[in-house]
Amino acid sequence: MKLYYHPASTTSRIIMMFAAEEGIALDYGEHLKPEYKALNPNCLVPMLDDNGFRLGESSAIIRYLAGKSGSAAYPRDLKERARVDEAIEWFYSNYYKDHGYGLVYPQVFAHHKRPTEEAHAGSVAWGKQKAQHWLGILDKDMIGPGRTFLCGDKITLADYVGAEMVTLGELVQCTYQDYPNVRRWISHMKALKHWAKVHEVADGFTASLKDKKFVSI
Ligand SMILES: N[C@@H](CCC(=O)N[C@@H](CS)C(=O)NCC(=O)O)C(=O)O
Repeated sequence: MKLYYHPASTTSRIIMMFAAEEGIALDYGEHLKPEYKALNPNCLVPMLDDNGFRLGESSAIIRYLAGKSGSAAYPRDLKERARVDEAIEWFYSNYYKDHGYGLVYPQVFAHHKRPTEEAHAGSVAWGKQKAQHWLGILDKDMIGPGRTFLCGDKITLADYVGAEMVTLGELVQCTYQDYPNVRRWISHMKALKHWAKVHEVADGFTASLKDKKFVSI
């Protein structure tokens, strides 16, 4: 199986981390080539190619790989699985939209900057406020003081998804100091065997921005 990816891409790292931790063998391919558009009209990463079966969308890819490998990180029990799905959807539809596309990306990537300074500042402030709202729920209601991982004491697909979406805030110097349970959960994720290697490029990018001033949390 081949994964088209980029190591600085949040959605690619979800798959890279899961595959690495689960021992799922993947070949890696580039998307920054003209011929990629013919394979994936979205021109986004990640995309999986399993012997000609091409699948985009990181949330679909991680579930496909979990199903194919029979991973315990995607429980078979219907209700347990529904809890994992619920957390995954929460991150994509609530958290990532405001934190990633509202707060972080517009400050870091030129093509996400809003067209006027006023619009930009307003959009970033809105993203920060909404992200803080979601972080409060993540901290108190979803993780709380007792949980090691999002759905209990075992890692699930939701942790792989959520951890990338939260730690991308490090690009703009987010420390999440007001969210102790989020910090504890992230420390468990960072202790995973393959975290450092998978995040080498992203960490380098974060280090390159360390002297800039950002709106952060
Ligand atoms: N909904 C998609 C989003 C994919 C996406 O936005 N990928 C970004 C990187 S995080 C991308 O490919 N950007 C264009 C590029 O890097 O050339 C998913 O979850 O897979």
